[in-house]
Amino acid sequence: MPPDLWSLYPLMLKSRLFEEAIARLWKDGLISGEMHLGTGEEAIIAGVVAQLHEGDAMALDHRGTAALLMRGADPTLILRELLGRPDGLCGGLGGHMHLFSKEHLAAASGIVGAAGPAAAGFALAAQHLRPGAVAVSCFGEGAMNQGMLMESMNLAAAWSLPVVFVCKDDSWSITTQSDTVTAGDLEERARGLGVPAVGVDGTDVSEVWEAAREALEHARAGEGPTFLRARCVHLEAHFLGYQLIRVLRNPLREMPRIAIPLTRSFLRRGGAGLRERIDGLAVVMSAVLSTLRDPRRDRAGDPVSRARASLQSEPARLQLLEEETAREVGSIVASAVAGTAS
Ligand SMILES: Cc1ncc(C[n+]2csc(CCOP(=O)(O)OP(=O)(O)O)c2C)c(N)n1
Repeated sequence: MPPDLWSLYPLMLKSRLFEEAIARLWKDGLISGEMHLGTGEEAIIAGVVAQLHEGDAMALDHRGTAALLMRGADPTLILRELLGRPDGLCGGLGGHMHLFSKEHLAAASGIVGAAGPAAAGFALAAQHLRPGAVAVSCFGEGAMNQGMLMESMNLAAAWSLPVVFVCKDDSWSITTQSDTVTAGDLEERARGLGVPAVGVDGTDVSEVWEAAREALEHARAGEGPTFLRARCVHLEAHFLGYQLIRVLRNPLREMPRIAIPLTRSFLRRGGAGLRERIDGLAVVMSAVLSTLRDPRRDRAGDPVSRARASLQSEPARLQLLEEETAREVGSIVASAVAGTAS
């Protein structure tokens, strides 16, 4: 049975509109601190989360908003949590990186790699208390260099735990290109720990859904974990306000902001030698030039646009769905923000 895009696309669209609203609130100063959105990951999250059942658990990373939303947590409470309000999902104490819902057996953590042990724990509990239930672990490829995630994969394989390890691979860990600090191949690494691995295009919700279906069935049948590596692009890069994204969107305004302090530090007396300065300059310039071939320039790779393109044969139905979703998100935001001091 193929996935039903008419049920997956609304999940993806709602999440995108919800996170775009979060971005506006953050830019208006109503949400404090760093903000890691999951825009660009929607196909991965929808393809996996839409197939979870009651009693299944989720261990999430610092981009857990979309998963909580798609799992059915109250969006008004999520948003109030991000606003730091005492009437938020976690009393305003967790923020976007530490969302938690006991009702949904869902826990997020800003500690990179923590989704591994948390999911293994959920899965061990499921194995004993709720046979047939599974745990999903969501993390970025940067977490693959964390020991605790490797240890969790090892135990999950050794004990045949019902876990699906979902690696959302955008190839960047903040400002580090992950392949410059990662040896070998991630899927091979998982197989080396006895965890079957599969790679998918994380911008294609049908492909993710199909691979997740097999992995979840495998886990529910007591056959142990799977490693699902899904490649994607974070539309806002690591966090809102990421400088290279600002250059990409507005080079004329942003370039002087980089060039002036860069020139000043290049010419400053004392400190590093000329050779090191030239090398440092080359690193910054190559990062800036990389924006010229940045995948975010082409929205055809956007998972939400890709899912939408498959539904265009029924324009009236699509329009209705989009209008309803936009209205729903608008009223969630209005009700969450009501009473928040600006
Ligand atoms: C244990 C730990 N080390 C370092 C950090 C700082 N940190 C926050 S996000 C991040 C990069 C994570 O990259 P990845 O796992 O690929 O996830 P992405 O942000 O790309 O989704 C780092 C190093 C942290 N939060 N936790």
